[in-house]
Amino acid sequence: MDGRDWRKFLVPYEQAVEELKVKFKTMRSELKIREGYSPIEFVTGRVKKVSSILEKAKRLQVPADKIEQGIEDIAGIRIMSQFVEDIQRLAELIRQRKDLKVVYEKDYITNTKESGYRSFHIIIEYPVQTALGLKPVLAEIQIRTLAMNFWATIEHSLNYKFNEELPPKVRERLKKAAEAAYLLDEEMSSIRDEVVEAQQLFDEKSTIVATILNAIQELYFYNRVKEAEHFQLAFNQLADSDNVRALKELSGRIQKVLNEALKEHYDLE
Ligand code: 0O2
Ligand code: 0O2
Repeated sequence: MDGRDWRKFLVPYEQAVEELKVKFKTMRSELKIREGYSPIEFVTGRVKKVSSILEKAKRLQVPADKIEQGIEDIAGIRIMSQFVEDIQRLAELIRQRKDLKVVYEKDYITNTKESGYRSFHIIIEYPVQTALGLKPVLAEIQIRTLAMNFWATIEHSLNYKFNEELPPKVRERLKKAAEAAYLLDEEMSSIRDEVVEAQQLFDEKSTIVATILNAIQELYFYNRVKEAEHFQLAFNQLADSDNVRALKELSGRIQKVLNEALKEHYDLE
């Protein structure tokens, strides 16, 4: 039906998906470091299969030579957030970026789809630097909570199984499940502050534990065996507790001894 070289056609889309995945994963770690919290939980991405592109083109009556403009989700990025509130913050961060252009947005969170589907979609134009020059491609970013993702993944697989013709009973059940997912998001939002605080505490503890263990290793390296053993013992007694303050205090004491050891070592050299 179509004589185009699909492998060649999809190259810039594959590149766009790979680059955007890296960029959003980086945004996640950067925000965690800067603010101790990220509106991104995890990121996935895919290039649409040729068969699905052709099916969609037929359904939307997009002529073969207009596929690049007519099918907006050949490159698709999906970003999962923990809380509904994170979605608008993330959308704002996307709107401010200089490496992409927002074409338009579809808010299926305020306007839930008939099926029960909820997500926030942003269609972007993303410039890909190819071997032959700059090539702008369209991509779809879907932002949703973990609960929205759970529902959409299951609904998608059921639709696939029933070939888009869901039995009315299943359709009804799915609508009920969508309401349950909505309530789950509401409940989670109501304890957002507690959840975020607990997660930050967990991250803080992991960082201090790693700092302490590294510093003890270094003490051994600089031949401060007695001190290293002493601190290891002190750490063992604290490790299972949630006493972050005591761990911080211990970390400070180890650092002091380590600084002395370093000074002595370099003075001797
Ligand atoms: P990690 O170490 O698992 O955290 P690639 O390998 O780059 O080509 P990609 O996109 O990284 O492919 O893999 P994929 O399969 O699309 O999944 C993307 C990331 O989302 C992976 O993490 C998955 O582990 C993570 N993921 C998938 N489902 C869930 C989930 O339900 N909860 C959470 N928290 N993460 C999930 P990474 O980036 O490989 O790193
Ligand atoms: P994939 O790759 O299988 O996910 P369309 O609604 O598709 O006729 P439009 O306007 O391009 O036309 O799409 P829309 O509705 O804005 O968003 C398209 C994508 O959103 C879909 O991609 C799904 O990923 C997701 N989506 C939209 N509605 C639903 C729904 O009711 N249930 C689920 N599970 N996902 C939905 P595709 O084309 O299905 O491709």
